[in-house]
Amino acid sequence: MPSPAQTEAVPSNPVQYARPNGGVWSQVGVITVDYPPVNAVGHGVRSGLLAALDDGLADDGADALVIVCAGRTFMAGADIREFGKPSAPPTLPEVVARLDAASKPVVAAIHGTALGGGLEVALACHVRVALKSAKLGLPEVKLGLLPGAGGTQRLPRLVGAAKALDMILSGDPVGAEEALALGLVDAVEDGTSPLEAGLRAAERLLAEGNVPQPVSARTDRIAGTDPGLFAAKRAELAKRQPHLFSPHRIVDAVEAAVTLPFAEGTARERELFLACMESPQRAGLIHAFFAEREVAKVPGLPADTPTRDIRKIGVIGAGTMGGGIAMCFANAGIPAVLVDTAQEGLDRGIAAIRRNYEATARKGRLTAAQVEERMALIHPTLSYADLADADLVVEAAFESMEVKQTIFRKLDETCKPGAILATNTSTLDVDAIAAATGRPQDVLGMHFFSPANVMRLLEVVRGAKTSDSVLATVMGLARRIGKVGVAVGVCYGFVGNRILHQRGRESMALVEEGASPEQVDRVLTEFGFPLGHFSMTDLAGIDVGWRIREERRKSGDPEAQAPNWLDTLAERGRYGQKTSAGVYRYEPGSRTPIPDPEVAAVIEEDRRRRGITPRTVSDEEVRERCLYVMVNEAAKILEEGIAARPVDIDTIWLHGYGFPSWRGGLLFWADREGLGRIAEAVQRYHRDIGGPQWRPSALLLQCAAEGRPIGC
Ligand code: 3H9
Repeated sequence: MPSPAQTEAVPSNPVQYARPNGGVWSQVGVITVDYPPVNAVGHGVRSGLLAALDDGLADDGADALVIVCAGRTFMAGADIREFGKPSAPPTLPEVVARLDAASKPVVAAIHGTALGGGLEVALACHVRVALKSAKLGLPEVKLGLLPGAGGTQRLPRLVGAAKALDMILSGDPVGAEEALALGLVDAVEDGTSPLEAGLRAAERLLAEGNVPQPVSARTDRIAGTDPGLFAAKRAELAKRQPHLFSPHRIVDAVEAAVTLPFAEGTARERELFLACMESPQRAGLIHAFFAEREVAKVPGLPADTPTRDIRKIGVIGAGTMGGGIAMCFANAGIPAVLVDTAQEGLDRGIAAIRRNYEATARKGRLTAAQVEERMALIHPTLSYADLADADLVVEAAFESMEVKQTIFRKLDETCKPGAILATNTSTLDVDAIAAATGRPQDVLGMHFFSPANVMRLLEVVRGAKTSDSVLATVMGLARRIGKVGVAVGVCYGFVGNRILHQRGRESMALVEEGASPEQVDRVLTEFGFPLGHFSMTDLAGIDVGWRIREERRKSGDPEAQAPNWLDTLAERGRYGQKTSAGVYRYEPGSRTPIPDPEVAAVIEEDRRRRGITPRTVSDEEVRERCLYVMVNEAAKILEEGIAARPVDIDTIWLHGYGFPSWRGGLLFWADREGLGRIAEAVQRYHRDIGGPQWRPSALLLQCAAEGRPIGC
């Protein structure tokens, strides 16, 4: 089997041209892209591709060409790091146009992921062959873009406009088998290398002597497209994604593929692509993309920190949280022992897990066999002794220090040396929990978010004594189970809930002063949050907070808050969505919040009791108070070192609390909003309203005064 390494090449060039010396494939020239880690189509790859294509076309011994990639994947897209900088020629559309016009047939041999600009290169080839494990897609929409190198014009010509719209608007890739069924690839190969698959396809092509016409020249799949398709998509987008810029341009571009000749459609695509490139949403989404990867690299934790083997997990507590956590591990193929104190609780927990998996299977996302495989990985037990050989135990018991310390003492006695002991506490002091054991270096927090099997965020709480190897192991484990792990320090609420708490406080204060819950929620959803603060409260359940507040009041806690209107709602059994009534009311089986005059009356009564005369609160005030208080708290979290970097805070709010990803993240957005403006407002509210939440962060004031960004 010839390999690109056997041929003459310039090693520093990310793209090489070579032709096997002799043998059955000596008529086929091979263009190899080798640009780790993902063969992104940056400047070097673009110019390398053109040079290699020229070489291949000029090589009289080559009757066909194959494009193949070294390493783990085919080209995974344009090089995102170049976006926002002046683009050096040749552009990707130029490269793709040259491929399209090539005088010799070109085969794309795809393995790993052919994404974005990478797939666009493949679409400009005459034939595409993919390994069975390959995935193909145009994910540009996830970066606020649209495919800008012919993808919106060529994909519909292969798979039809409706499917192309679905693929480009979702950004989700399809597997090789589906790609074959759709007509996106011409062949799928298994048990071979991408190079061999490509060479074989080229050989077939030469043997048949029948070179397919370029995709740009095909019209059979777009002829007769229903023009109503585009109006329907636009209406759907206006409803589902009103804030987003690029999806609407995607519809325009695909419509151009159907209504204009190829060259004009391509020009239209370019225009629309450049408009997306200029959009602030593109900058925000790309920040979010890199932030998600950056958080995995914890400052001060060397990449070669030794980690521990994690093969078996223990979970304490078979409630909603514990069950969800056990599912996270089972989903990744890691066996989990689920411990509870009572058989009844255990049975209920296991039944809930099964219901959950079966619901997923009904949606077609799991097979019945996969449901059974995952259930078989979860072992219910009443005995701590079954945890003796667990490599890591996550405690998800009742939120009480006494309960947790008792559990950790028991775990310390039961678990093998070197086992990692994690608590899922959301409010308690991880160091105090660690102190109940004789191995605080092995203890840390793993703060999952509800529903734990769905939410991607995991706050990894590093205690004062947590060892580097424990932290590194859990950060790696987070990735293994598909979570975005973010390392944080110990404080009340850690990073996410501490910021949420301040927003909640302001939202309540705004309603007490005269705003309505609907107004607060509308301002937040207009900003881009999927749910407003009070809709979120209804989803989480009002009773949870009410019980905690009641407990504190009964115990005579001097910091306990006086009962508020939310407590009155809970006393009336209005716990939120689960009782079809909370801050809003809900029709049976519906999650749509409906304002309720009964709640308005409760709020009015609460204001009367407190002697508050309601005033008109402007939307602008709601926006400033809800969002600026978050920025101020985030800045304090940075000052205190609870989060190491702004990207950590951005990522936590993006993945745990629905911060709109197109705004980049809380602190990324704050810089664009203007730190001077935010600092001025924080100082004003501190003067006019007071309260610790408005005490200005020194870091915020300093950045504002120096004109220096707080995010990046
Ligand atoms: C586009 O193509 C526009 C065109 O239509 C038009 C042009 C005119 N560029 O995710 P991982 C880095 S838009 C630069 O951890 P995995 C990534 O930052 C693009 N760098 O690995 C990380 O770096 P580090 C459309 C990139 O195995 C490293 O590679 N394409 C790019 O979990 C490993 O990444 C996309 O949107 C890139 N395009 O997943 C695809 N991609 O090690 C985006 C990755 O320093 N990429 N890096 O942290 C992905 O979806 C995943 O990275 C992929 C691999 C599935 C490929």
